[in-house]
Amino acid sequence: MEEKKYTIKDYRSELKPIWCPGCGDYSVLNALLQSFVNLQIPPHMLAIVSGIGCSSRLPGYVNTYGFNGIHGRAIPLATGVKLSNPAIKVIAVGGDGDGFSIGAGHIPHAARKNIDMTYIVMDNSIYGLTKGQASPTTPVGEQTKTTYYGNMDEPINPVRMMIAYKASFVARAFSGDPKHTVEIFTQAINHRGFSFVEVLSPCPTFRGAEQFKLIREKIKPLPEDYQPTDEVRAFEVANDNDFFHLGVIYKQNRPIYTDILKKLQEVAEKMRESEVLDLLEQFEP
Ligand SMILES: Cc1ncc(C[n+]2csc(CCOP(=O)(O)OP(=O)(O)O)c2C)c(N)n1
Ligand code: SF4
Ligand SMILES: [Mg+2]
Repeated sequence: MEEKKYTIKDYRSELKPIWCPGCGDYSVLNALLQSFVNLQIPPHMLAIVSGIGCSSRLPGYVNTYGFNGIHGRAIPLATGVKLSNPAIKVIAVGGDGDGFSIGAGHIPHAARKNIDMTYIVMDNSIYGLTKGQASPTTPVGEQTKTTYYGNMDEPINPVRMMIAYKASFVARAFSGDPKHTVEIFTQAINHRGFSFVEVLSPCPTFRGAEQFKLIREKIKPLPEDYQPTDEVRAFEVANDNDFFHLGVIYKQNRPIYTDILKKLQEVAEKMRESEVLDLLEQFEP
């Protein structure tokens, strides 16, 4: 009998997205579903976890295991899912506010431990769901609901931050280039370890139609001979404020958390047999 081939329909839930017309998140959702088709992952072998925000609604639109958690806590929830069942592909999704404001303390630890998951941030440089407050990626000078006279704070550069945190795969994509976004998601999900993708995903409602145009003017693909394993070069690319370089900016292969944990468990098992029994004998009457 011919093996079942999963199509987009198998991954889409019955819930219709309620994002505003023109929101970049529609394109991110479609790209993610297409990457599942590319990878042919059975829906029951996927778990998508989020925090709270417009972007964090995504797990509801996908026919996989899912968890729409609490604000800023997608990463610890996703870590728990992965540790309890390392066989399934775990994807954490959310916004720039969710990830880089309230949730920022969780990211370095998942990255340095190399938890085998993919983290997708739909970066619109604004708090969309709560109606337009400045976020950690809002550019200096931008007028928002909370920065009437212009944003004073230097924005975070998520790609630079992730390389510094030792994430083993760091990429950037743009919702306005869905074909490239599918490619990047496919590679990120296939990566063994903590993979991060910043998707520039405009919010026309609170950043206006100009946001899409501004991003489109600044995007640039990486050169063909680019080597993502060169950390110094990756920082140079991340630091370039004139352009948004799209592609896999940094990549490193190193052991994942659950493999290291398994090895330590084996060591501990052996210890239980010998040293622990010796130790217990000391307490026998
Ligand atoms: C503990 C807690 N603090 C604050 C909020 C309010 N809140 C909900 S979503 C959000 C920010 C959303 O921005 P972002 O994560 O960038 O997602 P977007 O809506 O832009 O996709 C905030 C501050 C909350 N729900 N829970
Ligand atoms: S408020 Fe912005 S981020 Fe939220 S759904 Fe509307 S366009 Fe998208
Ligand atoms: Mg946002």
